[in-house]
Amino acid sequence: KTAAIVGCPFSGGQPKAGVDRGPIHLVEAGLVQQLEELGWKVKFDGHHQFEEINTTDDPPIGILKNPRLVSRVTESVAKVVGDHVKKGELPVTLGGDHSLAMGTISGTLNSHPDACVVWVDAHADINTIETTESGNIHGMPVSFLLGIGSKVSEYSWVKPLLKPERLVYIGLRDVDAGEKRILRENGIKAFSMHEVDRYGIGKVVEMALDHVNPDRNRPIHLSFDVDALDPTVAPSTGTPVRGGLTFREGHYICEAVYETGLLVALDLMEVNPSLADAAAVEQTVAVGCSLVRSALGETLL
Ligand code: DIR
Ligand code: MN
Ligand code: MN
Ligand code: MN
Repeated sequence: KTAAIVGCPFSGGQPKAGVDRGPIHLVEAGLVQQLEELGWKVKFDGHHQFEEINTTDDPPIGILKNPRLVSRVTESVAKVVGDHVKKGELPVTLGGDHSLAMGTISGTLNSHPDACVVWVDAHADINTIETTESGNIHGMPVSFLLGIGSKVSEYSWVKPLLKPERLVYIGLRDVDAGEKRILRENGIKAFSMHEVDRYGIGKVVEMALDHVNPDRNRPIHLSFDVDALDPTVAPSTGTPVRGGLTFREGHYICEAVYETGLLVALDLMEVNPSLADAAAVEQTVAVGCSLVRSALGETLL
């Protein structure tokens, strides 16, 4: 079993500086060695490099910010992640902002068209070019992957490989009005914090997997935005929202996905070490590492 760390020091999908340093902190905290101690062969030969595009060469398309930069970076990430998946290696993509998932999930679905996506987040990240109010592309990757909303020629490389019934959310609590409509109209299953409160995380994960993966035979791509966790658990992130997952609820999701034996790709996104004080940064980075360990088989006993 081989894991490949794909560190993506990228922040162009949202406006706050610092999220590009997330992967650097996660690796410096010892993630590679921690995964080796779990018995993985770990490939890591430096963070993913990409060409910078001058902001003056990248004016908004409609309201979309940094559209060409985000497109080129995520396309290159799709290739890297796709190559690992093809070789049977488990890519662990460290963000960086969540626009990167346009790349990671494209990479997974290119090799495994039957894969399902478990998206753990406070946000649905499913705005289209019509519904986005912020123009921040990290709030939009899912709509691109589904192929909904008006097409932007810059993103023609993103194939609509994700089917609404192969996507499930856990942890939502800050969903824009336009996004709620998209979820409803496309029949997309979502377990918000309300359902986590009502049923408990164990039942929620079971119901989520029953929906996207009823026979437990489809590969799973787990895309985990650290802001799914409560801000008291993971404070250093760009768009914290109170009322989130506890430390254990977040880890339980990762453990349960690991136990399926079906995980083929993992994203850990939106750790921003420039937000909050040093202790909070250390705490968030440590939680990020331990979520990854849980998804890769660390058990409590
Ligand atoms: C908001 C916030 N829905 C947007 N999204 C965030 O900008 O589209 N996603 N923070 O992570
Ligand atoms: Mn997100
Ligand atoms: Mn989020
Ligand atoms: Mn965010």
